Amino acid sequence: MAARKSTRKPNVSAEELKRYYREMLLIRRFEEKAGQLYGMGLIGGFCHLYIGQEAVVVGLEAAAEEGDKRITSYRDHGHMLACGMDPKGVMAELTGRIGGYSKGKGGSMHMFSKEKDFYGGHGIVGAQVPLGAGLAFADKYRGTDRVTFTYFGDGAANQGQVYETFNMAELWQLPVIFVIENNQYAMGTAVKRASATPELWTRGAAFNIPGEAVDGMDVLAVKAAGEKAVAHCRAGKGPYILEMKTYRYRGHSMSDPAKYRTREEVQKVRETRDAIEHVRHLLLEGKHATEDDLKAIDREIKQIVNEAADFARESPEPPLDELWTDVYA
Ligand SMILES: Cc1ncc(C[n+]2csc(CCOP(=O)(O)OP(=O)(O)O)c2C)c(N)n1
Ligand SMILES: [Mg+2]
Repeated sequence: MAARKSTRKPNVSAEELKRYYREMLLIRRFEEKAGQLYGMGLIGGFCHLYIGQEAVVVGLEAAAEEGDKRITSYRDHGHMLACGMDPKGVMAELTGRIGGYSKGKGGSMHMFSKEKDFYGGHGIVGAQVPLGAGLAFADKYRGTDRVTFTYFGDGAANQGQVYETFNMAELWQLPVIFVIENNQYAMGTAVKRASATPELWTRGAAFNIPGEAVDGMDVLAVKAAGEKAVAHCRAGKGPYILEMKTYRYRGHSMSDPAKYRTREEVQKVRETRDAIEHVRHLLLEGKHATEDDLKAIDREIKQIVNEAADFARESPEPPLDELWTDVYA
C-alpha cells in the first residue's frame, strides 16, 4: 500500500489524449448546460453537478472493458456520459421527459442502463456500496472475470454499511473496485472535520484490502491506477480501494449557498489542478494538437450538448398511465 504520486510524464498516444480531452469536456459542458436548464426552471428537484471531477470517471472508464459494471451516488451524470450513455437520454431524464433513461420518472439521481452496465444513480448516501459488492458477487458466482466499479464519496466513506461491505468483499474475494471520490466535502462538511483518519485509501487495512491514493485530477494517473486495480480483481485477488483526490467546483447541489469555503480556494484548484487544462497543456506542449484542433473539438462538443438540451426540451412529459409501469422491474 502506498500513496501514488501524480505521473506528469505522458506515455500515451495523441489519439488517446484527444479522446480524454473530448470525454472530459463533454461532461463539463453537459453539466454547465444542466446548470443553465435548472436555472431556467426546466429541471426540478435535486441536481448535483460533477464539474471538477471529470478525470476520475474518464480515467477509470479507460481502464474498463465491455461487461464491467459501474454504480454510483446521485452525482451521476458524468459516470453515465463516460460509460457511453446517450447525452440526450440523460438530459431528457433531468427535465423529466419520456425520452429520458427512466422515462422521466427518475430524474437526476435515478437513471440506469442495462445495455451499458450502469446500475444507478442512488440518492441514499452509501447505499450503492453494498449493491456494488452484490453486482461483483453475481459476476463471481457466474464465473465471469468482469469487475464492478463502486463509486462513493468521502462523506459516504464514514458510513457503517461500507465496512460491512468491505468485510464480505474480502471474505468472498469479490471483484469490486471501491472508488472513493474524495472531493474534500460532504455537503458543507470538510473531510478534516468529519474523518478521524483523512487518508481514506487506508480504510480497508483492517480487512486486508489493498488501497492507494491517486491524483484524481490527472486522467493518466487515474487510468494507470485503474488498470492496476482491474488486473488485481480480474486475477481473482478480491477487492481494491482507490481514493481519488479530487475537487468539486460547484456547490453540493444547485441549491448550495457554498458558505463553507472561500471563492479563492475554488479558484486556486481551477488554476493549478484542473483536469481538462492538464490534458490541453499536454496536447499543445507535445504538439499533438493545435489550438484550432482543440477549438474544433470544443465546437463538436457544444453541438452534442445543444442537441441534448433541445431533445430534453422537446420530448413530451410522460403520460399519466406511465405512473403504473415499471413499478416492478
Ligand atoms: C443516508 C443519508 N444521509 C444523509 C443524506 C443527505 N446527504 C445527501 S448528499 C450528502 C453528502 C455526501 O457527501 P459525499 O459522500 O462526500 O459525496 P459528494 O456529495 O461529495 O459527492 C448527505 C449528507 C442522504 N442522502 N442519505
Ligand atoms: Mg464529497
